[in-house]
Amino acid sequence: MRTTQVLNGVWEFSFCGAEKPVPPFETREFTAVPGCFDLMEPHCGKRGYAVVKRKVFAGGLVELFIDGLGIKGEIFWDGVSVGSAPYAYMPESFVFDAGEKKSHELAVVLDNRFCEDFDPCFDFYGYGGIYGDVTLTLLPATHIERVLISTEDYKKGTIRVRASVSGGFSGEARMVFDTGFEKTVRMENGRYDGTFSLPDFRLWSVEEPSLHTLDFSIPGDEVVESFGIREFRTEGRHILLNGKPVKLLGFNRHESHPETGAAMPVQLIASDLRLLKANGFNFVRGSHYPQRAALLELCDKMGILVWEETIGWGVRPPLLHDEKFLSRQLEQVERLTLRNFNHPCIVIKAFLNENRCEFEETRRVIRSLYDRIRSVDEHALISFASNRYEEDVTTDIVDVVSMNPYPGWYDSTPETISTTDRVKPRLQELSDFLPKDKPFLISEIGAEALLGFRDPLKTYWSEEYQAELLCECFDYVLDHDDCAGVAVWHFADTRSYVCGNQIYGRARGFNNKGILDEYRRPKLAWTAVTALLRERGKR
Ligand code: ADA
Repeated sequence: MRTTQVLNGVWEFSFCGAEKPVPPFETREFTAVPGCFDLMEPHCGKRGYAVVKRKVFAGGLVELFIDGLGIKGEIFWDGVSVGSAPYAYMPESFVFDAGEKKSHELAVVLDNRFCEDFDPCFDFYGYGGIYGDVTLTLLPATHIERVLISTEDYKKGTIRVRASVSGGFSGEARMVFDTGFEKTVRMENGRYDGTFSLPDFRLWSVEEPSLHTLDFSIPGDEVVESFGIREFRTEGRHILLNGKPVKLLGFNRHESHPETGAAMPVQLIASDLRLLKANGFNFVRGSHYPQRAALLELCDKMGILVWEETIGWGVRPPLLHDEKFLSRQLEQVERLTLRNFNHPCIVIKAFLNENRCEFEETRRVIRSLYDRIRSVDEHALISFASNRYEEDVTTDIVDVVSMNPYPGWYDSTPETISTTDRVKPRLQELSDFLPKDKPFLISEIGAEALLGFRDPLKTYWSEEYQAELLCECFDYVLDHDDCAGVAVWHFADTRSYVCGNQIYGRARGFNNKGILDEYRRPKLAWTAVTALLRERGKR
């Protein structure tokens, strides 16, 4: 049977700068895991290699799980590499033989410098450290590798269960559901693939997020998976949840807080989600990277819809059209789709935020990523956030056409400055232009506002201007049945880089378009938009 140790706590640490640490790892300091080492003195803002390590009492076959790290890492067990975590924020599992049952050294060599998936200047701070839980599970030699559960017919409660077991196991597997329904099936060559209806099932929805559990066991091993029975589908301009149109109303959200960087404690994540759910919102775009396991679990339980996204921000040619880059992206989307397969809250699977989709050559990239997700998940709604608008040549490929327009902000001219008059006409213009047979989602829209800067003239950067702009947007979205929803840019002010062209637009080194500031203190826009939702019967 499995036993799991949580390895969070105080680990030994050293910051190594440009010099790659090699075993035996020497450490001089301590750090918190989860935690971002570059958030605090004496390593504040430094970039380079670091090593974190601790002792672990274990032996035999193990699975090490790390719920996201930054920006990349390599894992060592007693000084021997057992795997690498090449993608920032990606939750990763490593299965390896831990050897004799005794005390071993687990070390992670981190590198918080920019990696292959970023252009050098991007608009969120890439923290170094381990962002989420670290656990070590003892595995039986013959163990369950994966159980994927999908809804095939939400009206009848028909689900498909696909399971894989190591070592080509053939024999009986037992399934026990929370409803009391049981089923014994035969596995051949480590595989089971069966479709059947679950008696007494309940549907998962935003209003009633009912979850089921499946206890899947083979002799000597057992896992419990949580899942929801629901269907997302599109029909014309609508996204349907269980056959009914659902309008996505919510925010882009960075995993970021001034006190913890990207290693936010689950309690703070939960408090962000409660705040938005309690105020009439139902949607989070996980911008711009894989989300922590805890966030998805909370959204499953709370009935919050999630846009899942792999990392790849504003990538341009030649990188965008590079073969190595594409193969890394393909690996990312496949890993993420498999890992989060059973979460009913995921409404959209996405990649490559604001890529250069005006080029014909980019079609191949978008098509390959689309096909790779589809090969794992035949029901997923697939999209990406585009800022090429009328020039985007890939809208025929995706399931949901998502656009990041910034009317009243980035499109302002000296004549239009400080007026939100452009917001509704621009959204209408886009809506008229885009395909009518696919949902049109506003995946970003917003304006910078500094908390405390009040100005009746509604000048740029004032709380008043942002409030008016976002109210115009929500008015449009709620008035237009043919708009599938909006994710405001963004939930809370977030640390960014003060570099290059951003020095002009990133006061304090923050992206200040949060409807809340970085400590979640409300700006006028929050009060105005939540009041608007209340008036429109959304809360
Ligand atoms: C882009 C990008 C966001 C953020 C935003 C902004 O659309 O996707 O990450 O940078 O613009 O604030 O300008």
